[in-house]
Amino acid sequence: MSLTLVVGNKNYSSWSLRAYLVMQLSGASYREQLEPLYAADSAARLASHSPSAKVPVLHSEHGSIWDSLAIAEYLAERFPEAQLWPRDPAARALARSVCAQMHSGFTALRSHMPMDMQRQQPLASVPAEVCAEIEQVCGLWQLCLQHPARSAGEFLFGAPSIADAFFAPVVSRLHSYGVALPAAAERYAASVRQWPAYQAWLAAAQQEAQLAASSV
Ligand SMILES: N[C@@H](CCC(=O)N[C@@H](CS)C(=O)NCC(=O)O)C(=O)O
Repeated sequence: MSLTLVVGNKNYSSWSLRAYLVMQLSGASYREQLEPLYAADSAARLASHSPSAKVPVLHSEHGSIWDSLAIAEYLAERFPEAQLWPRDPAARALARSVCAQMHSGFTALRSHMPMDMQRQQPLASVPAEVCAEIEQVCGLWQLCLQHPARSAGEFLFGAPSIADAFFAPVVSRLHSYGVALPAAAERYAASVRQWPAYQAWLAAAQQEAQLAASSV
């Protein structure tokens, strides 16, 4: 078995962070390959890994898998003992729904507050559509945190799962841009920030050279 996860700059690549966290949760051994984004040859290098020309990509003996959600599903199927999705079917259905919503939505939040793990500075003013999306995110977290079939623990469904990996970049953004959260949401966000796998990625992100804001 040979797995290689291709990721982008750790400070900026939110989709790579998601796939990395799921990979860590799977417990599988793998090799990491970092492809710098925003370099002159980035497009060509990314295109050599998958038809999407984006990261993350997981190279496996079953072929190349691209897109964070496809990678998460592949790992969940391949490593069932890791329980990457919640065990309870109703909790799992909710986990899949919130991940899909994160994957395809929250575009205002993503564009006005791009992930920049080195940043510690609020926006001069937060657009109304971003505030509305932050409220929606907190509402989704609340739904998960209150789910009756949730196991014990401080993550969305108790034990860390794919759902936490999908929201980790949002946790990072809210922290970087100094967004104040309701108490329960802040407790959850703090748990993600203390997650050892998240901390390891953050430490690497903090070592990276900063790019000019215009190139991100
Ligand atoms: N839907 C994709 C999004 C992947 C994506 O947009 N990745 C960014 C980095 S975070 C990328 O590769 N950008 C390079 C480019 O667009 O040229 C996923 O879930 O993996």
